[in-house]
Amino acid sequence: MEQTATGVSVGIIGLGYVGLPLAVEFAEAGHQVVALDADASKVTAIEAGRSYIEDIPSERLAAVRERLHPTTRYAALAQVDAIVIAVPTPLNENREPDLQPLVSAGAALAGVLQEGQLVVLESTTYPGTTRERLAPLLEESGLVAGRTFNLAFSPERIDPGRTDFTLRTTPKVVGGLTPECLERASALYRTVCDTVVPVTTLEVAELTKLLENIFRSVNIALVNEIAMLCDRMKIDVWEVVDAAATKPYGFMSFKPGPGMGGHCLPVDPFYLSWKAREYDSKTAFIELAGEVNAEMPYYCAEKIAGALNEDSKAVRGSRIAILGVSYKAGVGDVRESPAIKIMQLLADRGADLSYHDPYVPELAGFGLRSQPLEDVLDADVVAILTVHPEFDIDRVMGESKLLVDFRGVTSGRAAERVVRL
Ligand code: SAJ
Repeated sequence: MEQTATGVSVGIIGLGYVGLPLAVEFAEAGHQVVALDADASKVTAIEAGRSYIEDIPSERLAAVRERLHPTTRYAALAQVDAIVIAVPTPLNENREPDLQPLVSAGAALAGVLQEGQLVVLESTTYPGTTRERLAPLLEESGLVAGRTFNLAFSPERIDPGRTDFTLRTTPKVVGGLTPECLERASALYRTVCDTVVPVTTLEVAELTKLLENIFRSVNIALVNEIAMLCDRMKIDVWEVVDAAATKPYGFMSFKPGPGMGGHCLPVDPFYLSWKAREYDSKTAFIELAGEVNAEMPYYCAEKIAGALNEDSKAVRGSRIAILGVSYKAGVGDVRESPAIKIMQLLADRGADLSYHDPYVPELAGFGLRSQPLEDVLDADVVAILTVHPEFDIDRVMGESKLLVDFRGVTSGRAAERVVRL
């Protein structure tokens, strides 16, 4: 492969919301990048300079066209110095770790792995995966991890929709199989990240990422539980959270809401609770948080039914408009979105649903398309589930006959026909 400004060529396996931004960042830093994905349509899109990831504008893709080489062929990875694996790590139907995408990538990579190459895993997973699952797979090549090729783990910290921190400005944790593996991986990431945080083992790096997301899942569950209690005690949970957030130390505010979506927080904690069982360890916080957060969509559907009931209306046949269906503000991702669950529960009770979400043009599962705001505000009840920056809350409050606010955006504003979580 052509010599690069950085002297190091990089391969990325898995071009999703983690792999594509990483590939672009490495190419922008002057590396030649082989960008591999099993999905040929992603490769075709990149070849055409068309980005399918919200956080990566197509202009950035086009700007590094010379150094970005999309492919579905693993053989192309034999020429690079370092390979980063960023494939999905979902849960299977029993909510257990599903490492199949990683196993397939590892097995295919073993077929082309070259002596002296560096392999880094970025996919979020349980502690021990890199050493116990990936290393033996790669050693099918006949090479030895830590001796004839280097191996490391560096957790991705991509936060979809976030702009104040980027891949370059977010500190990068790195753990290596050996000190040499650690040093090589750290040197690689120093070319694209301002701060590299070396840790002593692969397992420390793997668990660091899980702790970050479990911390959020547990705190979101805590404030959701408080919200349900406040509802009974007729205390405004939003005022409580905002007041607590005035404490300059010792408190970090999380907001209650309709539940926890996305492909990270509802998934990652269960990688640890599964692994913990191997050590006869029960991860009560993880389990409890999962239960409380999974309960929220049911609670919210009841809240909407209760609001309609105040108007002597049943859910069946009532026109219910949903504002915001993606899992969080500013993104179009509906994976594990609580809004989808709530819509399902209401549809099962015969509601006449519509929705407005400029980030999600269509919900094929419901046979629905996003409607203009003015066309949904005359519904029997309007429910705010995800608050995109574009939403005109004053207008929503002014024009809705009955409004249920699950995100606290109407908090502190007098309004007769507004019900809040
Ligand atoms: N949520 C609340 N209340 C809150 C915060 C979030 O109800 O106070 C809900 C959101 O509405 C959403 C869900 O939780 O439905 C998750 O949103 P998020 O912004 O907390 O997390 P993600 O999944 O978009 O991104 C997380 C981030 N993790 C951390 O900040 C520790 C991101 O940095 C990770 O890279 C990402 O997971 C990942 O890939 O693991």
